[in-house]
Parts: sequence; structure tokens; C-alpha cells
Amino acid sequence: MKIAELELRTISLPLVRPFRTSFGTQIAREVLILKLTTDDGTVGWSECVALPQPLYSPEYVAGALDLMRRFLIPTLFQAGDIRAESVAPLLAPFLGSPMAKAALESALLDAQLRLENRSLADFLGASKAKIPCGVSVGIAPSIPLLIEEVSGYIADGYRRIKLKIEPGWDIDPVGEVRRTWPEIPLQVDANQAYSRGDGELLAKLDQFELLLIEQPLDEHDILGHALLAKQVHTPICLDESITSLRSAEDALALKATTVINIKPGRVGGYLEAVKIHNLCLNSGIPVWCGGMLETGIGRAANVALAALPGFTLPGDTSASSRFYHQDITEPFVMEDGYLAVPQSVGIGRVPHLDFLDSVTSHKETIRI
Ligand code: OSB
Ligand code: MG
Repeated sequence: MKIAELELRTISLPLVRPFRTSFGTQIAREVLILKLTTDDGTVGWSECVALPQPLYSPEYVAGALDLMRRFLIPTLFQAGDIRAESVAPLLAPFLGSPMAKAALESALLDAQLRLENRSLADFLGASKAKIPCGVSVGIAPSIPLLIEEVSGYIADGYRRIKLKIEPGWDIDPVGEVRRTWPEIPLQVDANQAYSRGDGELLAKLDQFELLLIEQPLDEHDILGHALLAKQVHTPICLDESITSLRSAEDALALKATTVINIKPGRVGGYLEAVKIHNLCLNSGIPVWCGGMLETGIGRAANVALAALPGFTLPGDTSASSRFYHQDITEPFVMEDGYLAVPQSVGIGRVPHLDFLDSVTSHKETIRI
């Protein structure tokens, strides 16, 4: 298979409500959508999960676009005959930027699977036809407004609630949600907002029987997470710190994490994500599929990944309506708290082109 053409576009989709985290507030999703065409005319789609600003990770939309244009795409063009499995090794000399690399690998994988008439779920090794859904809830303007927002998600059928926390928005809001819904599976995500000295404070969350505390400390502070794990009974789960199979091996060996959030973009693609899943499955470490406010394109692939046997916790794999009034693909609609795993060829979704065009702010085509 040879890549003949890559179309890169930036689209902007308004969110149904602002999404506030410890690193900033998103009001729209500005996202890079890739359309790859092979020399025989097969098309593959993907989404780059980098955010517009380098606040969650060092990558950002304009940077990813520049990197792809300048280095990554020319390298793939030069390689000639390739498969999705060749992308990571070919791009490895360019340091970092797993999200940009993942987007290219995913677009090629979608095309490859369409050519082979095979679904991504089947290719990755999915063992479930539907997956239970969790929802990530941003920092709210007040505790009553938080309770109101969570009530809506519970009514929608979500099977797990994740609350974003930061210093000053932790014990009280989490306690109020726990008191209101004593039985709901509940977890929190700090996006690196705490420091090593916060062990005593974070241990106060133990009383709420949370599934886990996600990424309390700096992404590079593996030792800090290991020390914190001795002070806090609630399991520590790493997100930002896990950027590859090797970093997952290291964090597990150092006892910095006992649960892992797998985000394909953060680890360089679905192939690396499966390797981390396999490691965790063999080590008895539960994993769940993280999210990056994906459109239907990225969401479709995440839902396939979340159907693998080691994904034993509900992920941030919400319905399209959690973030968007209108998705760029046929929407993901939750039924009784579950999403059906796409079974058709490739990722199982394609964008609605008229709508995609209507939200596109930039489009360029790179040909060999
Ligand atoms: O830390 O999991 C995170 C969104 C953007 C960046 C980082 C994170 C998130 C979320 C939302 O929590 C997950 C979702 O897509 O539902
Ligand atoms: Mg997170």
C-alpha cells in the first residue's frame, strides 16, 4: 500500500457546555481531521487528539499540523510501500509528538482495514459487542450546579462518573456527589494539579470509596506517585505519565500506579495501546479507555479499543451528545449505559462531508 494523498483540515465544533479542568477551559473543540488516500483510491480517516494549546501535553493543533507537513508526511511518502505497522518505526527518529504520529498511523490503519474488509474491533482483538460508558465531568461553577450536571448524566444512564478536581475543588464537591449517589462508581482526575506534599489532603478522599485518583502529580513525577500510593488507600491511576509501553512498564515496576488510563493518541497509536493493554492484562492491572473530547472519528476507534478483554473499567467513552449537539459522523448513542462497538469495515464511521465542510476553518492537501 502506498499513500497517495493526505488531506489535513482543522475544524471547530462548539461543546454543549464549557469543559473546565485544572489546566484550562475548553469551549469548543478545535481538531485536526485527517483523510488519507492510498494509491488505489482507498480512503482512511482519523482525528489528531492534540488540543489547541499545549496544556494537557506538549502537543497542540498548529504544532501537530506543522510537524506532519514538515517531517512526518514526507517520511511516509518516501517510504513507498507501507502498512500501518510500519508507521511508528518510520516516525521514531522524530522525537515526541505521539498524538501527531498516532493520527497518521490511525488514518493508514483505517484505509488498510477497509482494503482488507475488516473491522478495527476485529483487528485489535475486541471481545465485546458493547461497552459500558463513563462520563468525565468538568469543574463546575458551584456544588449545586455540579449536582445538577451529574443528575443529568445519571438520568442518561452513565455507569461511572469521573469528577475533575483541583486544589480548592476536591473534598467538598466529591463528598456531595458521593452523599447524593452512595452507590455510583465514582473516580476523580486531577490532571497534575497537586504536589508531593498533598498526600494528607488526598487521603481525605479515601472515605468516598473512589475507584481511583487519576494523575494527581506532575507527569514526570513517577517517584512522587509511588510515594503518594503509600499514603492514600484509593488506587492511583496514571494518565499523562503513560506515553508508551516502556513508560507503563516503568510505572508498574516502580509501583506508581495500579490502574492505567489508555489513550491511544497519548501513547502514539492503537498498536502501542494494544501492547500496553496486553502488558496490563498479563500483570493483573485494570485498564480503561481515556478520552480527548473526540468527534465520532476518534470515538469510533476508542470504542473498538475499549472492547478488548483487559478494559475492565468503564472508560471516558461517552455518547456523542456528551460534548456535541451535532457530531461529524453518525452519532454514538448510548443505550442503557452502553455503546455498541462498530462492527463494519475500518473504524466503522465516516464523516458527513457537508457538515464537515461547514465546520472546516482550514484545509490543505499534500500529495506525493
Ligand atoms: O485528563 O482525561 C483527561 C479531556 C481532555 C484532556 C484530558 C482529559 C480529558 C477528559 C475528557 O477528562 C475525557 C472525555 O473525552 O470524555
Ligand atoms: Mg486524565
